[in-house]
Amino acid sequence: MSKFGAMIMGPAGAGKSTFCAALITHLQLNRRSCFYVNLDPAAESFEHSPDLDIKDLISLEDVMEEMGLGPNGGLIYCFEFLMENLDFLTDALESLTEEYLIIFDMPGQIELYTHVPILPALVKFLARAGSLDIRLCAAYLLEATFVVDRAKFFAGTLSAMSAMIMLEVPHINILSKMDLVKDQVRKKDLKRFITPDSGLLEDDPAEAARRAYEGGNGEDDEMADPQDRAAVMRGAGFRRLNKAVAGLIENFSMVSYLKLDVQDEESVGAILSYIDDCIQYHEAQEPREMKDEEYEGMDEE
Ligand SMILES: Nc1nc2c(ncn2[C@@H]2O[C@H](COP(=O)(O)OP(=O)(O)O)[C@@H](O)[C@H]2O)c(=O)[nH]1
Ligand SMILES: [Mg+2]
Repeated sequence: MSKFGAMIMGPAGAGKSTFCAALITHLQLNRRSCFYVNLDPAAESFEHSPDLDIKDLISLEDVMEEMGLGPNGGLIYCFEFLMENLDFLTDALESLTEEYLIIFDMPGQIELYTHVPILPALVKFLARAGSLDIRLCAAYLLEATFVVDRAKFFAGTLSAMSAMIMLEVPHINILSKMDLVKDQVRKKDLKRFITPDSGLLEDDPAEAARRAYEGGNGEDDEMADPQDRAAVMRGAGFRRLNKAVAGLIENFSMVSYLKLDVQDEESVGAILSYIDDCIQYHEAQEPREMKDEEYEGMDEE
């Protein structure tokens, strides 16, 4: 018997925990069972308290203090520790039935999604048939305010694509915090972000404003000091690099985004439908007998 889960990923502050909370509320309103797993060893407050919390195994604060590590090294240490203590997950998850949607709320350290091989190992463990056998959908959040700075948007998209290629499970990408850009970006323009279009770099208002302000003409300055970050960022080389990255993303044609407005019940429901489809949740559900009180409810309608 399979279990079902969604792994909510993305950079720090992308709105992962907020989305998890909205998803849980939505599932509860629709009488669906869920199991909330917090895997962020630095997370402090939650709207819904987690059913399983990595902090009961190890906390980032303790690791940083005792091992003398910074937040990024500390996080990697916590995940390595988790990988050595996988019973922590197995014991809590193995008895869950196929009715449950297991929601994993992930940390935001970007190296976890780009080049450290810990997440692929964790995902393989969770999905392994004969063991926990969780059918997983990965959901990668990027905040919509990034569309204001095109280079940032493409960098974020590249990390989404990297996670997608590394994890090898069904994957959706989400532009979160749509409420913040709804009035700023025209619908027509937004489409070019939903399916990233490398032409966006050509007409980047932020870049044009930056150049006008700094008075640079965007040419490489041979005399510029390579340590001078601002000079490198306004040089033609930096633009060529951005263009190459955007071209790569466009050529792979793997990333497109769903829009999320977490305040809007319908928007949360629409994303849940995508997750359900990815993992074929509904196909696996046993027809369920209605309880007496549900029959009575129907009589009244
Ligand atoms: N305006 C707006 N703010 C949001 C939204 N989602 C999250 N936030 C805020 O963004 C910050 C980071 O959110 P959080 O869910 O903790 O991000 P995480 O680090 O990805 O888990 C918090 O201050 C949230 O209140 C959203 O949809 N709209
Ligand atoms: Mg969080």
